[in-house]
Parts: sequence; structure tokens; C-alpha cells
Amino acid sequence: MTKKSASSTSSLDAGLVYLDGNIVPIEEANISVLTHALHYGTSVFEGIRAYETDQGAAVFRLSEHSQRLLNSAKILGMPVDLSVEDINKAILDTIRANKRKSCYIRPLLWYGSESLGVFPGGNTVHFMVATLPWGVYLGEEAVKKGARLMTSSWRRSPGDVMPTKSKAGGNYINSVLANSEARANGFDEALLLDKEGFVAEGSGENIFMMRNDILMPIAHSINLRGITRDSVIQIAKWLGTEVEATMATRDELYTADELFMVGTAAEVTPIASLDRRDIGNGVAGPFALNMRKTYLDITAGKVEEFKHWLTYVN
Ligand code: PPE
Repeated sequence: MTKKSASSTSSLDAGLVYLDGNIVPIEEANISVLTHALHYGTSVFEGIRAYETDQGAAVFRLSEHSQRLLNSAKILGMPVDLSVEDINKAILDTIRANKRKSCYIRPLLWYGSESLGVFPGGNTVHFMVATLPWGVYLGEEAVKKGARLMTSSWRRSPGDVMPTKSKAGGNYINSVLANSEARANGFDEALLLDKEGFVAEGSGENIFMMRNDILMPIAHSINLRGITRDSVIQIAKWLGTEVEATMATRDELYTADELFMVGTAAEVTPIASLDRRDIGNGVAGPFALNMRKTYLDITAGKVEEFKHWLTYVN
């Protein structure tokens, strides 16, 4: 028997969270152990960041994330009675309630606890938003020196096995397995291939390759439509870089001039090696480092051209 109840053991500094229309202390935001989503992974989520700017906290590409949350639910056939504006408001209210200067934002929609069995139809859909202090995803070291990746023995699910375009909780078992395998083997992150051996994405990031000064976003129809990926492509074009999306096999990645990965949590993280082969000189590459700096300047509201990507909290 454990002495503490499961709900009192969280060490995450969530403060106040939004739950079904109310903002309450995290300790009071408790749900049933018979929650459908806990048993079958029937939830959809987003990962969003708010950054500190000289006009207070600002959320990066808020409406795009809220829209993707609704799209994820639609793919599952989950009925959601919320608009993009409703979701935006809940997120902004939660940041304000916690007086966050910057944070990682985790909205979640999930099936509740009225009925068990795989058919989810009898369950109410719930909505929560948590804001968390969350620094550099893969650690400062990985950013400075470049992350060390391994090709996972777990393959990305085909689109007719799992709905890979939906950020559904259940999908992330694949990411958990791949990332855990990589860490157990001393690597920072996993690279996942599809069943045919084409590069898909990281456990929670999209991949970019630099070759002969051309930026090559790795393309695959089973990948999540990454908002950071789209941002990086737009920034690169603005910087005057030629961009050419491509599918790739793992051996093409080995001989790239540079590799890096992008995502809301990972931001822009250079890759130093893949499967113990140095990428380029085996250090964080200059394009990736410059892109990381530009991306962080943009998220901090320092670049006029991209200020429309920010929603100021106050
Ligand atoms: N692919 C996957 C599978 C993925 O989960 C993410 C985000 C991305 C690509 C990048 O998408 P975007 O954030 O829109 O650029 N991964 C989220 C979850 C990370 C986690 O550990 O949880 C994130 O970065 O918030």
C-alpha cells in the first residue's frame, strides 16, 4: 500500500489550473481513477510556450495550437463544444491567474469516467489547461554541444494504424518507448523511421537537414504538422535561405552538413551525432545555432517581422 494518494504526489509546480470552466489549485483538480483516457489513452493535448517579452508574457502561435487541438479531437471523433477563441481564453486566463512570465502550456481534452469499455461515447469530454515552468527540453548541454541521437528500433506507426496527425495521448506510447530506449542506451533522443525505413521524426520533434547551404525539412505524411517546423521554414526563407523539403533514409542523414530538430518543447536543438556517427564536425552546427538564436529573438518579441506570431497575455 502506498501512503500518499496518487493525486498528492505531483512535484510539478502547476499552481492554478483551468478545469472545465473554473480555475482551481492543482490539488483540487482531481479526477476519477476510472477515467476512460487513463485506461485507453483517449485524450488529445497540445504543447505551447509563452515567452517573456518587454511587454510581459506572450504566447507563441496560440491560435494555431488551439486549432490543432480541435483538429486532434475531430480526428478521434471526440465531440468538443469549444471554439478556438474559448481555448485561447482559457489558456490566457490560466497564465494570468498564475502571473507567469514564461511557461510551457499543456491543454488537454479527454473522455471522463461515466463508462468503461473501449467505446467512449457514453463519456463526458473534459478540458483542462496547466502552465508549468519548463526550461531547455533536452538540457543546456545538448543545445551547446549538440544532441546525440540513435535510430530507434521502434518504428513510427503507419497512418492506417494510428492517427499520427492527432496529438492523441495513446499515440505517445510510441514516443515513450523510443525515447526511453534512447536514454537507456546513453543517447539524448530517438530518431524514428517508418515501416519502409524512411525518416519520420523524433519522439517529440521534427527533423531538419542542411546540405550545400540548402535547408531540407524532412517531409513525411505520417509526421505531426509541426508548428515550429513551419516557423523555422518561414524564418529561413526570410533570412534568404533556400528551402527544399525532402524525404530521406537514415544514411542520407549521416552525411548531412548539419542536422537539427525542432518542436515547441525542444525549440531549435542542434544534433551532433546520429548512431555514433558525427554529423559534420560533430558539434552544434552554425546554421542551427543561428536559427536557434533567431527563433528565440522572435519568441521574445524582438523581431518586428514576426510579432504577429505573439499573443500578449496582458
Ligand atoms: N512531432 C511530434 C511527435 C511531437 O510530439 C511534436 C511536439 C512535434 C513533432 C513538434 O511539433 P510542434 O511543437 O508543433 O513544433 N512535441 C510536444 C511534446 C513534447 C513532450 O515531451 O511532451 C512539444 O514539443 O510540446
